[in-house]
Amino acid sequence: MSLKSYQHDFIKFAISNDILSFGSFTLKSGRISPYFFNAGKFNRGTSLAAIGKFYAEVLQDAGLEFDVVFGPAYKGIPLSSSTVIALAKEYNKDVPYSFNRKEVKDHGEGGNIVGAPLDGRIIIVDDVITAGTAIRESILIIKDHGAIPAGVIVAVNRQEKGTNEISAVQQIEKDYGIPVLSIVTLDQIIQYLREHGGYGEHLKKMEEYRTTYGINN
Ligand code: OMP
Repeated sequence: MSLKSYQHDFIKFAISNDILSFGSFTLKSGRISPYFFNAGKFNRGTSLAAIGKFYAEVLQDAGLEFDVVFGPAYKGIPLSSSTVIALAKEYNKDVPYSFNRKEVKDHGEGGNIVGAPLDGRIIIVDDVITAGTAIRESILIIKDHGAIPAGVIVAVNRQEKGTNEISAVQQIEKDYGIPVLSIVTLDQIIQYLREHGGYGEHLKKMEEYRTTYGINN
């Protein structure tokens, strides 16, 4: 299947801004990966504005119903903020949003949620899904506040196997009955590299990694 134009633009943008890079990286899971998506590199106004638009477009396309956007600390915070700005500017949708503190605050306003109350159907905006640990933590926070997880959106779905043969995304969809959307998947990144040439050795390593850790489909 061919890449959608926003997926093509997103991968090009991520590579040219060094947000998506190739080499050798140790992941949270301990796996050694030939690529890494570093959302910390959305570190200026133009790139943060751009990523917000990509998330908003995918959310809009999916037609998902939700009441509040939640950005898990830390990297989800700027990503979710830029997403709600894009939803307002591009689609005239004024969506409340909030994020969590990692440390519990017992003075001032207290609590560990900042921003809109977690109320109703919540969509989680995060950077990457590998084994799904970070997303599961967010789902627990939402449930602890009596709200309903309505879906997840990440920039990159790495399509890796969890402990079972199914992917982390499939496992979350199965366990919680919610959709996990992404701007791009590993397969789409590989497709982009194939179509653009010049990525010889990197492409080979990505394909090998996909064979070793990727889901079978
Ligand atoms: P899981 O919790 O295993 O799904 O890993 C996702 C988290 O790993 C992300 O929220 C990041 O903190 C980090 N990560 C990246 O930022 N980029 C990657 O390409 C891969 C990872 C990772 O360590 O798996």
